[in-house]
Amino acid sequence: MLKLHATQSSGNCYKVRLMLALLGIPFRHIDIDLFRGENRTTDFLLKNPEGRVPLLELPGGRFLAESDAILAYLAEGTPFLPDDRLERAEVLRWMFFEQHSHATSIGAARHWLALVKGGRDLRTHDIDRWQEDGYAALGVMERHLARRRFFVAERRTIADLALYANTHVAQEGEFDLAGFPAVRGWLDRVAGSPGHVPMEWRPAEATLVAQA
Ligand SMILES: N[C@@H](CCC(=O)N[C@@H](CS)C(=O)NCC(=O)O)C(=O)O
Repeated sequence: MLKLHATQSSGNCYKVRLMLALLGIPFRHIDIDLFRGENRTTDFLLKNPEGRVPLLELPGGRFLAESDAILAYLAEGTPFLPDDRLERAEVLRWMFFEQHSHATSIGAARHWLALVKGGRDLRTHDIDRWQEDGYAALGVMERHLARRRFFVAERRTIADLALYANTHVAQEGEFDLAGFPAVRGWLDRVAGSPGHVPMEWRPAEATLVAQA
C-alpha cells in the first residue's frame, strides 16, 4: 500500500490527498509534525534529502517528493493528466506557474501568517512581496479563467488540483478574493466536482487497519 508522509494543514499535502481520494487509491497517512521538526530527523532526511512534505512512499521502499511530481505520477493514465501533447504541456505549464509564482506567495503567506506561531514577526520583511506577487498571480488566474471553466481542456486536471489547494484558503494568507469572480467561480466548480474531499479529509483509520 502507498504511504503518504504528510502534514494535514499543508496545501501541498492536501493536493496529494485529494488526488488519492479522487482516484480511490487506498493509502496510509503518516503524520509529520513540521512544528516539532519531524521532517528534519536523520531518518526522514534519508527518505527525502530536502526534508519536506509531502513525500510518497511506494511499495519496495522507493520515495517520491514534490507535490506536483506526485500528482503527475498518480494521474498517469487517468483523465486528470491529458494524453494530448499540447494539453499535457499546458497542464505542466500551470503546475510550473503554481510552484514558481503561486506557492511562493499565496502558499508562503498562509504558512507563515496562519500556521507558524510568531510567523508574522519572523517574516515581516516578506509580507509586502507576498501581497504583491500573490495578487499578481490571482490576476493571471482571473484573466485565464474569465473564459474557461477549468485551467486546461475544460475539465478538472491536476493543474486545477495543484492551484486549488492553496487558493481555496488564500484568505488565511490575508488575500481577499472579492475582486476575482472568475477565480471564485472556479473554486466552486472544483469543490462541487464529483468525489471532491476537503482539506480536513484523511483516510479512515478502519481502512488503514484493514489494508495494513
Ligand atoms: N515544492 C515542494 C514544497 C514542499 C514544502 O515546502 N513543504 C512544506 C510544507 S507545505 C515543508 O515541508 N516545509 C518544511 C520545511 O521546509 O522545513 C512541493 O510542492 O512539494
